[in-house]
Amino acid sequence: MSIRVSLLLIACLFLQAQLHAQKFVANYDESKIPEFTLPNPLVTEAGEAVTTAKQWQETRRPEIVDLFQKHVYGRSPAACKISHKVVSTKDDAVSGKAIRREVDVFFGDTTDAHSMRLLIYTPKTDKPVAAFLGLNFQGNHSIESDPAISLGDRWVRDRRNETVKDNRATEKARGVASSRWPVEKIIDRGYGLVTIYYGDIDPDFDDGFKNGIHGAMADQTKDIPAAEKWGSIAAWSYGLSRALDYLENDAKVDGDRVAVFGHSRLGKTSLWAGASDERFKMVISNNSGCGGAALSRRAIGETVGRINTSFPHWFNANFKQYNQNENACPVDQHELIALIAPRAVYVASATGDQWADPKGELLAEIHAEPVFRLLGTDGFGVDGVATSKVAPDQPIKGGTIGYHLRTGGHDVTDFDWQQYLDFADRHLQ
Ligand code: GTR
Repeated sequence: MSIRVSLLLIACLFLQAQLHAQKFVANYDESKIPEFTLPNPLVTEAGEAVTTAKQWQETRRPEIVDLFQKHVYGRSPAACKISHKVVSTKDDAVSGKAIRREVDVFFGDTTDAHSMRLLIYTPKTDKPVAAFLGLNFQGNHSIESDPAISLGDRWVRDRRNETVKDNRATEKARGVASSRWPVEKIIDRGYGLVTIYYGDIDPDFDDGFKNGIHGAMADQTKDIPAAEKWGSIAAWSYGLSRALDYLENDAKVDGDRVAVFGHSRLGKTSLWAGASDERFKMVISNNSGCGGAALSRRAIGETVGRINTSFPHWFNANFKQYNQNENACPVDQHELIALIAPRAVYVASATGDQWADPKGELLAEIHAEPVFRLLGTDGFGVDGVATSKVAPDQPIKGGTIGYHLRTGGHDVTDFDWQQYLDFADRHLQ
């Protein structure tokens, strides 16, 4: 290498390091959003207009799924066989109104395969019930304070408080997330609730995809090109699909009436799970933001470049190409929502969560609506939904596409659940 080339290389590396070191400053000014054109979900990659449900289902839908696998979330292995083991049963949970079980589901047909623990609540009734399935952030023990729920022993993020010691949950973690999981209300409305600690499936840190099911299933993904391999969001979604495999054979839950739910990074996950697995009857995204319901091209609040830098393991390697270059990505998030059609989808934003771009989340649904209409649904159920017309705390929940902008911050509240339960009454009962 000549001296001149070496110097050039050093200069380039220096510049790159400088760019990295620069602190990310989020844009919140609508007037500074770059010009963009959204890809049209109803035009095929070959430029043909999609005018029939058959064309959507047979041509366009598979194309968009493939684009998201290739450029955003990564490709997951084929569904593995699962096996399970009941760990505990409590017949008088939730003031005697529910049966609560813990069931280990294994990613393989033997019980030495990697596993996740399902915490399952079902109302006391003879008939299988519709249910909500959602991942949790801090362990199953965090959703209710009952000490009979097993305390997870897997890796958890250090929260700099007494709920975690040496990256393991402590007794103090019991019930800490209960405000986000109104178990009794869900049971009273006649639904089941199934939750799983997301770290059971894949611990949420960048370890080069060695731990969790990434490592356990490395053999099944070895033929997938490196840049297209599944990221953590795809892995968590894969776990949700395997949980549904289990629920389809659980006598107390009706596997045909399962709503997949998630908040924040787990809202991104519920959207991808619902988009890639058509068995989910209803999909709920709570404050999912960038890489979830929000349009990437708006680059407002959290951006693709920022998310890929802070969480390099969430998406596939290809997605990094679109850092500060969102327009080049062949898909945007309205198409993720379109993949859920004609099934019911609910996106919730919060006024205090501008990082997640509430306006971009609603716009994604608005731009997905033509697909819902093509497939014969009523879309929002009302005409003329526009971001300028949606007032805080005024849910749009009468159609197949639901939306609300709650006042308050990045969280899951009783108000959010109230809307999800009402929406479920219309789509799952
Ligand atoms: C934030 C991240 C968001 C969101 C959130 C969460 O740090 O920037 O995309 O996913 O975490 O999951 O709590």
